[in-house]
Amino acid sequence: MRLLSRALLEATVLLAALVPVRAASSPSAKCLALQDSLHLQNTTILNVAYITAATNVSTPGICQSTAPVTAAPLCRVQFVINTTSTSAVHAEAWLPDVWFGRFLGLGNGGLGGCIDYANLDYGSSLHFAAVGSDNGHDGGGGIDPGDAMQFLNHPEVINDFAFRAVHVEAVIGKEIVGAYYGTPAAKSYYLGCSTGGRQGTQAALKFPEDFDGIVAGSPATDFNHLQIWSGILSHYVGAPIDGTAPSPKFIPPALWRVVSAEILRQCDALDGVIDGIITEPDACDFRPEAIQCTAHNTTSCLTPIQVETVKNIFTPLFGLQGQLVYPRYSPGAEADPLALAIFGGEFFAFTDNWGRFAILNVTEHDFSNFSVDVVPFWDSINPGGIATFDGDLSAFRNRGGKFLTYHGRRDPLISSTNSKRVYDLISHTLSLPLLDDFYRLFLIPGMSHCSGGLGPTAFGQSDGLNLVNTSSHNILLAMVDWVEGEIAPNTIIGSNTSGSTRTHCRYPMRSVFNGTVFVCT
Ligand SMILES: *[C@@H]1O[C@H](CO)[C@@H](O)[C@H](O)[C@H]1NC(C)=O
Ligand SMILES: *[C@@H]1O[C@H](CO)[C@@H](O)[C@H](O)[C@H]1NC(C)=O
Ligand SMILES: *[C@@H]1O[C@H](CO)[C@@H](O)[C@H](O)[C@H]1NC(C)=O
Ligand SMILES: *[C@@H]1O[C@H](CO)[C@@H](O)[C@H](O)[C@H]1NC(C)=O
Ligand SMILES: *[C@@H]1O[C@H](CO)[C@@H](O)[C@H](O)[C@H]1NC(C)=O
Ligand SMILES: *[C@@H]1O[C@H](CO)[C@@H](O)[C@H](O)[C@H]1NC(C)=O
Ligand SMILES: *[C@@H]1O[C@H](CO)[C@@H](O)[C@H](O)[C@H]1NC(C)=O
Ligand SMILES: *[C@@H]1O[C@H](CO)[C@@H](O)[C@H](O)[C@H]1NC(C)=O
Ligand SMILES: *[C@@H]1O[C@H](CO)[C@@H](O)[C@H](O)[C@H]1NC(C)=O
Ligand SMILES: [Ca+2]
Repeated sequence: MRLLSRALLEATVLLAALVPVRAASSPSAKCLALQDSLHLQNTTILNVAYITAATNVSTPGICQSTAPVTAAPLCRVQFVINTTSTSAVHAEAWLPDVWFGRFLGLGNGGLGGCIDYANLDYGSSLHFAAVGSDNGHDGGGGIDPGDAMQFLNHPEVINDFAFRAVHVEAVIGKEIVGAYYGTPAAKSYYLGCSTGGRQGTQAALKFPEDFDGIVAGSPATDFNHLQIWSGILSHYVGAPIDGTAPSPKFIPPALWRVVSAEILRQCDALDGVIDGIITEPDACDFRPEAIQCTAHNTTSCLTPIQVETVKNIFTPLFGLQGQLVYPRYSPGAEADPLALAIFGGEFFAFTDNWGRFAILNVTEHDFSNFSVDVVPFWDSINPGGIATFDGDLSAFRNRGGKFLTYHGRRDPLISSTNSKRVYDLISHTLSLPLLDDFYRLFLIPGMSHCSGGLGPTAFGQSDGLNLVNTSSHNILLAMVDWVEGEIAPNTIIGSNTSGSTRTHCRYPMRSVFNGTVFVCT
């Protein structure tokens, strides 16, 4: 309660400060005037619209769709920033009339370049001035090669994607916010997941002044190794699968269901509750031999080759010198529908697209012999410095920056074990046994990639997931309390639409069943 009233008090103070500015001219006139009054470096204002009532607006480019605007009245500013002579970042600012003095930068997903309209709406509905960009190219999620083809022989487009888009979004976005409201944002935040989580991590590493608080979910950190690992995972099951001669390594969906059932049989109860959720997948030493076919049973079972396949998937990926390249796949995550993107029989699309258009600079490449041998070469190219695997967050920490990250333990695309590894890397680099004073990682049992999955996994991490609008249950509001009230979140309570809740723990604490509920110890 105290937190809430403090936030409200601050909001009231900020609003009061804005009244004289507003009185000078109507918000609508001020908004439309931005078209001609803004003169920002390398930036062209494409369109300005004052949206008076909750409505749906249409969105441009490949990501064309409609987006809800619930925080109306707000001022929508569409603009483009030339980052170099061969690259540009398209962006939008949504500036609500009821503004609490906060800036919110947004990230992207996959290899894509869609402006995150859903979270422009979410952020502005929480009274942030929200700014999102296309990450330097107009592209969907990145499954379609056309999206990533824009990287081909365009190193500056890759630089936008790897580190620059979120930076210019922050720099130029803050100038627009300041010009519109007549006062700069008091605090700046960032919200993103997946590629957005990597972008948030990169912002803390490279541009520590850009944000006071960064919420970076399910981050695609150690990006090149993540792509190598995903490609190799798809090879373990024999990709690409030739319909006429299926690989003996392939595991069809019906057989995966048998594997998943056996994983749960061996590991669900490790946490004390049989609920389909493996709270700590790193503790699950799954043995697929238990379902190997026998002389008497050759159905719904694994051949010796398939046993090897499954063992490979659940083993960390090591390089030629024995070094860890990327942690193992999390047992349980294979049951999520998104796992098909890796195990469906195609060579993993992101690896294919990133490999062709950013690493090798070719339109076609045969990945049938793709292996861990490529690690030194991919590391040497590391386009745009995209790896984002660096423990030195000292500049961000020293300027008082706060970092919240979360990762679903049933993430079928990015192993949550990698987020522990990043925590440990930062801890080692900064010689801090615990990062609690500026960096907190929440591991979310049952959660899929960024959201969803099993159990209570909504905690305000994105649009549509703000089921209980308080900082104890909403990670973005928790960040505001940390930055502005110096009250750090010890736990995050997840909810689901049927009203269940679960307390999620910050690493290295564990989520332990005490006979009644899961508690953090
Ligand atoms: C940005 O680049 C485009 C295309 O090169 C050019 O037409 C435009 O004038 C540039 N805008 C600014 C503000 O530099
Ligand atoms: C926006 O579009 C959605 C989906 O088509 C619709 O359900 C909703 O009512 C629309 N909202 C407004 C304000 O028109
Ligand atoms: C404007 O573009 C130039 C190069 O084209 C670059 O050096 C400068 O940093 C850019 N400024 C901003 C604010 O992006
Ligand atoms: C949620 O809480 C935030 C912060 O207190 C507030 O700005 C926002 O208006 C609330 N939203 C709803 C729908 O209650
Ligand atoms: C591909 O192009 C990028 C710049 O876009 C460059 O950094 C990289 O070295 C090139 N790759 C190869 C294999 O030459
Ligand atoms: C054969 O083995 C599989 C895997 O252990 C099991 O799921 C299935 O029920 C067995 N079938 C029979 C007929 O015993
Ligand atoms: C893959 O490796 C096999 C065996 O070494 C070789 O015959 C084949 O040509 C290779 N394919 C490609 C595309 O490099
Ligand atoms: C919410 O979570 C509870 C406990 O995990 C589960 O029993 C229930 O089915 C979930 N509800 C929804 C709508 O997912
Ligand atoms: C389990 O934890 C809850 C919440 O902290 C507490 O209310 C309950 O008494 C605990 N139960 C046992 C058996 O310790
Ligand atoms: Ca369980």
